[in-house]
Amino acid sequence: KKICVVGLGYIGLPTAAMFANHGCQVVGVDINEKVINALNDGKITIEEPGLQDFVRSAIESGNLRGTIEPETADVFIIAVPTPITVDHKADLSYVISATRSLMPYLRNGNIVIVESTIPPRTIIDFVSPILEQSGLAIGTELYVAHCPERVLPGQILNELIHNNRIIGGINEISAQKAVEVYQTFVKGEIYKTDATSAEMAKLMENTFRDVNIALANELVKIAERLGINALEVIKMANRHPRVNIHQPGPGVGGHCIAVDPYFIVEKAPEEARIINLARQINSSMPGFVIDQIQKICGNMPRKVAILGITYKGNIDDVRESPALEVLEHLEQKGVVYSIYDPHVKHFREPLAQSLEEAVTGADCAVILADHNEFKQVQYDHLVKFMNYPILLDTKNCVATISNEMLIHALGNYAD
Ligand code: SAJ
Repeated sequence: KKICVVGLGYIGLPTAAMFANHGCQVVGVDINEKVINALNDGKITIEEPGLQDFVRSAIESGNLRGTIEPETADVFIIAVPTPITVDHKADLSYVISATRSLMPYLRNGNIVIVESTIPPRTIIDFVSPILEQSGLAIGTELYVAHCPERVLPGQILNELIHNNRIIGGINEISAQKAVEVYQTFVKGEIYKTDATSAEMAKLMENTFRDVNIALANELVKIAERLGINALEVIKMANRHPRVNIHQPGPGVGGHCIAVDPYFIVEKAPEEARIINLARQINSSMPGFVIDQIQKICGNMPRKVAILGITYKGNIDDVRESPALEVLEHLEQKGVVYSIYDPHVKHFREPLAQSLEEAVTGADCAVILADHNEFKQVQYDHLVKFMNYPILLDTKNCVATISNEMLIHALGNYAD
């Protein structure tokens, strides 16, 4: 089978390499020439454990190559981003243009699979009508399915193989054809459904997480009012067999969980009330972190050292990171800041090269991402570089004991 994967980001690239390493002929398409040139040299432009070697072996096998234009194939997989507009609506422009770009290459018997996360009804209201313009009959000559990606950044290669998959066909035969495609490498169970249910299931997974994180973040605010350790409360409550309160933090980032719930709100604004409120609570957390900095320092510090700016620990991705908003607040308040993030190579402003450099002259340090590098640090060692020995750990990730550094875990308000 020949497979054409459109969009070589965090999902498309590992997926393309996965099919290639399982013996399929794969052509990877991206509009970014840099990504294609790097790929054809066996190099990748994103950070994901194991992905570099995996992609190199796919290229070296001759089964994978990159181009900037699609080609004829048996299977087309669309894995382009669905960003969100400023008014919290799904921006379908990449999905639509990727779908249109296939038009000259579609043949009788092909299947088009959308992996991008999309609002409910997008397949039937947008993708299918575009594909119909090919002149092929949808569902009998051209098969269409939505197979939402579900992999966790940081564990993509493992989860691609072992996660269960949902496959939503525009009709039964489309779903069946898509199942056959994924059976190439998926070891998890594959569930068949209709396209709109598949779209909604994917969105509800991420919404479930967002709502549960909001619950934890709300608990932090309640704990502050009542003088309680929210982290202890969560640990205790989670000893119950049917309770799983998530972890509080500086907010919810990434291009999925902080975005996908809005795709439901957009389609059913009157009904999606908890979903919308959870978004508001999580979005309020960067501002809450600023209030906490001010409180533990006595007043607004002059210089803050920010440790970690990615949207979560041990990855290089700063998209939709709550840290960006924390930085914005600091700027507005005229607070000087330095940033140290061992996982981020390029950022719009200079980064400190070491923890010591970052905390030098700082009135307070704030952990915003739970990178492994921050967990085992002897923070006492940093005290001599700082104006005041204050550390706010918004991810509750520091595992070492300090005598001199005053470490405040976000959520612990017990005396
Ligand atoms: N976070 C918390 N508290 C928690 C868990 C997470 O504050 O208890 C924060 C993280 O710090 C981060 C954000 O939430 O800022 C999201 O991180 P995540 O690890 O929960 O999820 P993502 O965005 O990296 O990946 C999610 C996954 N979805 C679910 O776990 C339901 C993944 O399986 C999806 O494939 C991915 O979204 C996606 O692409 O949709």
